[in-house]
Amino acid sequence: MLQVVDKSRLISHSFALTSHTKHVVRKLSDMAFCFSRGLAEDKDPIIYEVFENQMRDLSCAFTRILPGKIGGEFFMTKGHFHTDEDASEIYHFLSGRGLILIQKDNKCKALEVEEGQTLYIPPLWAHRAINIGNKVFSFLAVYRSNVGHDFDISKKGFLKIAVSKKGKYCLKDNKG
Ligand code: S6P
Ligand code: ZN
Repeated sequence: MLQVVDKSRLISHSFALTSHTKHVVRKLSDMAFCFSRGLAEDKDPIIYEVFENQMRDLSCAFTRILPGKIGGEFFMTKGHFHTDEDASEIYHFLSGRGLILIQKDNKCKALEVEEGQTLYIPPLWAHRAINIGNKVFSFLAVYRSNVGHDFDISKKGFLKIAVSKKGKYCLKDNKG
């Protein structure tokens, strides 16, 4: 079925919220292993949620990461590789401030992003989004529907972690 999306609707949150075919809510208990320290939480906050709209060949997903920290480490997505080695992806940032960690072999890069910017994520680079601000950090991702998602890296961890320091963020080596 043909879906026509005008620009103003594409970037509005209500589009993502009303047109999704899949909704994932990730709470701390779903991903405690991703955070390197401070897991003695007695609450189980929502860390992020994703509204995915899977169409025939292309998919788009709206991700909103809440502001917050676990043991000083900012709220973030689990992170993944695409199993299709040719699969790239576009992120367009809708609100807040974030870091995108991308990783391949022993290289890990952190890209600071904010509302209005667009990022191309090349094939073969794992990617994780981190909310380093005090508002919701949200973005729209566009990717081929058959990219495949491999979350193994979320268990091993990325090489860098983003922690709060004097009201800002700093990157540290992940000592696992
Ligand atoms: C999909 C794309 C995003 C993420 C979403 C949640 O290829 O990269 O839609 O799925 O931001 O992250 P994660 O790591 O839990 O899938
Ligand atoms: Zn992806």
